[in-house]
Amino acid sequence: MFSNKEAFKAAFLKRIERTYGKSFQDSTLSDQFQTLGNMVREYISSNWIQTNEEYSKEKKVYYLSIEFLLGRLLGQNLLNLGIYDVVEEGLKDLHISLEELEEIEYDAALGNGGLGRLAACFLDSLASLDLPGHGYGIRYKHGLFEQRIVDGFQLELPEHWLRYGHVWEVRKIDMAVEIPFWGKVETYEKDGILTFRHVDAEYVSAVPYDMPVIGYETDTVNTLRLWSAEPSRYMPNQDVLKYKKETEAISEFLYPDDTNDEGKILRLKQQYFLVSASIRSIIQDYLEQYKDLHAFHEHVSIHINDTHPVLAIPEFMRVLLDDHCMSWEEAWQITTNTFCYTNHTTLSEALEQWPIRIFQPLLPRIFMIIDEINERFCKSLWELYPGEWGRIEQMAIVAHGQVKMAHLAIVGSHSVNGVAKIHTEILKNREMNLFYQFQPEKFNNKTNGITHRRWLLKANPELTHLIRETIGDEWMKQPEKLALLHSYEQDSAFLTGLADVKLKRKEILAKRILEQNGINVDPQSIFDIQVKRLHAYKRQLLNVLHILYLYNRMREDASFDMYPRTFVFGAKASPGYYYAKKIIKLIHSVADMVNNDPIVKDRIKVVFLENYRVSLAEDIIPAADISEQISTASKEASGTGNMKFMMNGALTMGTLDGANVEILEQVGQENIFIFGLKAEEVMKFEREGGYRSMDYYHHDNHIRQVMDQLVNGFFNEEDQFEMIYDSLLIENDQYFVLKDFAAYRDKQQEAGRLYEKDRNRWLQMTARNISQSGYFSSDRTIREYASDIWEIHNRGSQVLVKR
Ligand code: 26Q
Repeated sequence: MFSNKEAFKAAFLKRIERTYGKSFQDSTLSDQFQTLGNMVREYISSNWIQTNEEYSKEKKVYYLSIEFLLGRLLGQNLLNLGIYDVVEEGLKDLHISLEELEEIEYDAALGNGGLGRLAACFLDSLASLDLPGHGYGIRYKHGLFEQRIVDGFQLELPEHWLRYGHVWEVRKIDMAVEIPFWGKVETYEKDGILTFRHVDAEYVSAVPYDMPVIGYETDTVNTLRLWSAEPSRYMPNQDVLKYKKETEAISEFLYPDDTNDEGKILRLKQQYFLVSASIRSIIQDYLEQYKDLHAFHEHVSIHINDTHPVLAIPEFMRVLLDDHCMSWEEAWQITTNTFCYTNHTTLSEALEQWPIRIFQPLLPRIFMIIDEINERFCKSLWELYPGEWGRIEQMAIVAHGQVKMAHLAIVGSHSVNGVAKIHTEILKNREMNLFYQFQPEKFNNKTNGITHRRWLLKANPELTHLIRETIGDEWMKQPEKLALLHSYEQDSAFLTGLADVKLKRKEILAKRILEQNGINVDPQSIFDIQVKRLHAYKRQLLNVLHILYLYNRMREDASFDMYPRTFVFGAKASPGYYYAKKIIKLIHSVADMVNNDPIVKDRIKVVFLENYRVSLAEDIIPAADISEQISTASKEASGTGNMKFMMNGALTMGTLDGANVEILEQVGQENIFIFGLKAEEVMKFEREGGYRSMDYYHHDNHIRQVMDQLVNGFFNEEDQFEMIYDSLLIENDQYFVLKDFAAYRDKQQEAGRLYEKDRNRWLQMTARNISQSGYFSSDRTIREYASDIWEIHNRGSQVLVKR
């Protein structure tokens, strides 16, 4: 039905009539979207079945993640299937714009930010590389909140992506499993062995919804299985309504938090719900192939994305011990050889711990098992480090009334990885140093990546077209071949092409900004963009204070000159993160002032695009000239936005943090703007003190002026920005904003001058960034995971090259 445009049109028309009982003329965009989606799902169904059959004997990986930030799927699926053009042309004949049709799809926003989007990029790479890898997650009824800005304040509305159903999912009610909570543990004897049984539990039914994960120009269709919580058939006799509400609450909302300062019991329920259902499903699948579980780890790897799914480890132990009567020693051996863990943060406030008093009643048997893991672990430490109480106490999994999830993850896995070189080094040398001393062989780095299929082919067809005209198509399946562009870095036709593409994308974004914000921005100005979650450590504040500084300079010095710039922000703040919301407000206050002052003469525009999300990112990123990656060094584990911008030809303005360090390695220092404190210096201040933010206030007039404006009535608002002032000056800001201010200002000036004076050089830098971005394809990352950690091979049993 997709073999040519005529066949497609005929099938499409017939299908609309049959499904909706109306003529095509009367069909709505939504009918058309639904129809096309269903056609695609049907089209891939035989490949889906076949992929699963072929995988049955292969070693597989299951990627467990509390978040999958997928975004829209129609366009990407059509592109991966190689039928985008046929469909687009067919629809055009029917006077339907495929682009418009794509836009009615709600983003599947089942994630907060980097960690969830990484999981989605990984799924795309696994399928595109024909690797046997499936995802397990939660089907939240409401994804990340929708952000509205009213008078500069963030409001959160519940998001409702399932309003019209979701074409891509298949409900599999017959595969539902029952998950126990509460109750108590009984012991009994079975064949002379002490055995445990969880009784008086309250059950929740976990119902799977499967989504196809379609590889790029391959027959592979993997599966993302999302669990939905429903009342169990074994529901209690009393308080049925309360039970129903509590049950459904488990998969109702994604937690809109990207740190973890409050341990809510519902969050713990979500975590156990995900892992218990997934482990059950994985084992069921396994036992259809193999008779018992003794060689499980030879056929299955289970990856846990941060600590959120770490209860998979004790849950798997529970199944081996209680359901399969295995000895502890053997069960532990299989478990540790099965599990692998990725850490995504060094921020101590984001390391999960659960109070025993909350944990134990909810998950009594799981707690017992964790306790036993802890006992045995501490004993082995004692043998190696006799008498070193302090060390053992610091490493324990259960200590001071808390269960430490990261410790459980490290101890229960054979592989622990960070997400960028610098991040892994910090884990080894600081955060997880004691564990590294104990088992150095577990630790390894896997620098993050992004799928070039979404972030270049899909998001930027204009640039894709130019690259194909220049170096052909090889790079589309082998992104490292973008390096073929090296020969064109001085080629004036190619550089002109780059300039044209960038301008085109800036015009598209400018149009959108005019529609959404009513602000006229000049596509000839430098588009300087910072889009990511709002967090103190990401330092949106450094950016906005610098804008205020520029504004002051213009007002005070008629000769002050700068090349016109459009500063763009997009960021959601966690609803309870008051400080972050204040920064959003400040951005709006500065924007209002700057955008409406004739003195500025359109040299600066400040735009905040509301409701930042995957689909909006796809429109924003291709339009960037400058990519702001300005976190306090040592705090951003990797960042992945930085890679998306680079691949679209933006130049990075960044600190030596996360993957910025590796972007620098790739492009060379003459092709990136690096400034500010190094991670070592930040950590030295943290250890030894010696930073005094007030010194910068006193010694730099410009800084003083900007700081004073936060509190002296300059913004003419009732509630000013004392909170920000206080945190920067009175509380001696732990993110070193003022310390890095001068270096940032200087680098920004350098960038602006270069753009103005030597556009050709700028374009060469752009070219170099694109040509070196292949390294940051998640295909490279996934190949490394596949060969170094999971030991899986692609379909056709072609053995992956071990590095
Ligand atoms: C935990 C407990 C309760 C509620 C929420 C959470 C929670 C939710 C999300 C904790 C953390 C997250 C997300 C973290 C995250 O996105 N980290 C980012 O991961 C990226 C992919 O590796 C990195 O590139 C970023 O540097 C890192 O910040």
